Amino acid sequence: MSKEIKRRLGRALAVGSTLLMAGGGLLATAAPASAEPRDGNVEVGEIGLRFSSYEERPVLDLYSDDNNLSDDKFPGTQTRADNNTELVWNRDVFTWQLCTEADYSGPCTSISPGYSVNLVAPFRNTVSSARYGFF
Ligand SMILES: [Ca+2]
Ligand SMILES: [Ca+2]
Repeated sequence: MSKEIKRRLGRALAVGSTLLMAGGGLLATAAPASAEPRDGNVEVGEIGLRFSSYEERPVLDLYSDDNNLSDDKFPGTQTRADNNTELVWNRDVFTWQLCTEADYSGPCTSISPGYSVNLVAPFRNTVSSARYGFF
Protein backbone atom coordinates (compact mmCIF):
# COMPACT_ATOMS: atom_id res chain seq x y z
CA MET A 1 0.00 0.00 0.00
CA SER A 2 1.38 3.40 -0.88
CA LYS A 3 2.05 6.00 1.75
CA GLU A 4 -0.69 8.23 0.34
CA ILE A 5 -3.33 5.47 0.38
CA LYS A 6 -2.42 4.55 3.96
CA ARG A 7 -2.74 8.20 4.83
CA ARG A 8 -6.20 8.64 3.35
CA LEU A 9 -7.38 5.43 4.99
CA GLY A 10 -5.98 6.42 8.37
CA ARG A 11 -7.45 9.85 8.15
CA ALA A 12 -10.89 8.57 7.17
CA LEU A 13 -10.82 6.28 10.21
CA ALA A 14 -9.82 9.16 12.45
CA VAL A 15 -12.64 11.37 11.21
CA GLY A 16 -15.06 8.44 11.55
CA SER A 17 -14.12 7.79 15.15
CA THR A 18 -14.40 11.49 15.95
CA LEU A 19 -17.94 11.42 14.66
CA LEU A 20 -18.67 8.26 16.65
CA MET A 21 -17.37 9.88 19.80
CA ALA A 22 -19.58 12.88 19.15
CA GLY A 23 -22.37 10.33 18.81
CA GLY A 24 -26.05 10.70 18.22
CA GLY A 25 -28.02 11.81 15.24
CA LEU A 26 -26.82 15.37 15.40
CA LEU A 27 -23.67 14.80 13.38
CA ALA A 28 -24.93 11.79 11.49
CA THR A 29 -26.34 14.00 8.76
CA ALA A 30 -23.45 16.45 8.72
CA ALA A 31 -20.67 15.76 6.28
CA PRO A 32 -17.25 15.69 7.94
CA ALA A 33 -15.46 18.97 7.45
CA SER A 34 -12.54 18.51 5.13
CA ALA A 35 -9.22 19.84 6.28
CA GLU A 36 -7.81 22.60 4.14
CA PRO A 37 -4.04 22.72 4.51
CA ARG A 38 -2.21 26.01 4.87
CA ASP A 39 -5.32 27.93 5.90
CA GLY A 40 -4.09 28.74 9.40
CA ASN A 41 -6.42 26.25 11.12
CA VAL A 42 -4.95 23.03 12.47
CA GLU A 43 -7.56 20.44 11.62
CA VAL A 44 -7.70 16.67 12.08
CA GLY A 45 -5.16 15.15 9.70
CA GLU A 46 -2.79 18.11 9.89
CA ILE A 47 0.20 19.21 11.88
CA GLY A 48 0.49 22.83 12.96
CA LEU A 49 3.83 24.62 13.13
CA ARG A 50 3.24 27.68 15.26
CA PHE A 51 5.32 30.81 15.13
CA SER A 52 5.34 31.15 18.90
CA SER A 53 3.96 29.51 21.99
CA TYR A 54 1.12 32.01 22.09
CA GLU A 55 -2.13 30.54 20.87
CA GLU A 56 -3.08 33.59 18.83
CA ARG A 57 0.13 33.67 16.79
CA PRO A 58 0.15 32.43 13.19
CA VAL A 59 0.38 28.73 12.43
CA LEU A 60 1.37 26.84 9.30
CA ASP A 61 -0.88 23.79 9.02
CA LEU A 62 0.59 21.03 6.88
CA TYR A 63 -1.19 17.98 5.46
CA SER A 64 1.62 16.74 3.22
CA ASP A 65 5.38 16.49 3.42
CA ASP A 66 7.34 19.68 2.84
CA ASN A 67 11.04 19.15 2.23
CA ASN A 68 11.88 22.83 2.41
CA LEU A 69 10.09 25.50 4.42
CA SER A 70 12.24 28.34 3.08
CA ASP A 71 9.58 29.05 0.41
CA ASP A 72 6.70 29.08 2.91
CA LYS A 73 5.10 31.79 4.99
CA PHE A 74 2.61 31.55 7.80
CA PRO A 75 -0.86 31.82 6.23
CA GLY A 76 -2.08 35.40 6.05
CA THR A 77 1.29 36.86 7.00
CA GLN A 78 4.60 37.82 5.45
CA THR A 79 6.43 35.91 8.17
CA ARG A 80 8.62 33.12 6.87
CA ALA A 81 7.96 29.67 8.27
CA ASP A 82 11.55 28.45 7.95
CA ASN A 83 13.49 28.42 11.24
CA ASN A 84 10.50 29.98 12.93
CA THR A 85 8.56 27.29 14.78
CA GLU A 86 8.31 27.22 18.54
CA LEU A 87 5.19 25.14 19.11
CA VAL A 88 3.99 22.04 17.25
CA TRP A 89 0.56 20.44 17.40
CA ASN A 90 0.13 17.11 15.68
CA ARG A 91 -3.54 16.46 14.88
CA ASP A 92 -2.65 13.79 12.33
CA VAL A 93 -3.02 10.06 12.90
CA PHE A 94 0.62 9.71 11.84
CA THR A 95 3.84 10.61 13.57
CA TRP A 96 5.57 13.59 11.96
CA GLN A 97 9.29 14.10 11.71
CA LEU A 98 10.66 17.63 11.93
CA CYS A 99 14.21 18.34 10.80
CA THR A 100 16.47 21.33 11.19
CA GLU A 101 17.73 21.22 7.59
CA ALA A 102 15.94 20.97 4.25
CA ASP A 103 15.35 17.52 2.73
CA TYR A 104 14.81 15.92 6.14
CA SER A 105 18.43 16.20 7.19
CA GLY A 106 20.21 17.60 10.20
CA PRO A 107 18.96 16.68 13.65
CA CYS A 108 15.33 15.49 13.46
CA THR A 109 12.67 14.94 16.10
CA SER A 110 9.44 12.96 16.01
CA ILE A 111 6.06 14.26 17.13
CA SER A 112 3.52 11.56 17.98
CA PRO A 113 -0.15 11.86 16.98
CA GLY A 114 -2.15 14.07 19.31
CA TYR A 115 0.86 15.72 20.91
CA SER A 116 1.39 19.42 21.36
CA VAL A 117 5.05 20.15 21.97
CA ASN A 118 6.85 23.32 22.95
CA LEU A 119 10.09 22.81 21.07
CA VAL A 120 13.42 23.16 22.83
CA ALA A 121 16.97 23.34 21.48
CA PRO A 122 18.14 22.23 19.00
CA PHE A 123 14.68 22.28 17.39
CA ARG A 124 13.27 25.58 18.62
CA ASN A 125 13.14 28.03 15.71
CA THR A 126 15.27 25.75 13.53
CA VAL A 127 12.73 23.50 11.77
CA SER A 128 13.23 23.56 7.99
CA SER A 129 11.47 20.43 6.74
CA ALA A 130 8.62 18.18 7.86
CA ARG A 131 7.20 14.84 6.80
CA TYR A 132 4.76 12.27 8.09
CA GLY A 133 5.13 8.52 8.27
CA PHE A 134 6.25 5.88 10.68
CA PHE A 135 9.35 6.89 12.57
CA1 LIG B 1 -6.10 23.53 7.93
CA1 LIG C 1 7.96 24.39 1.09
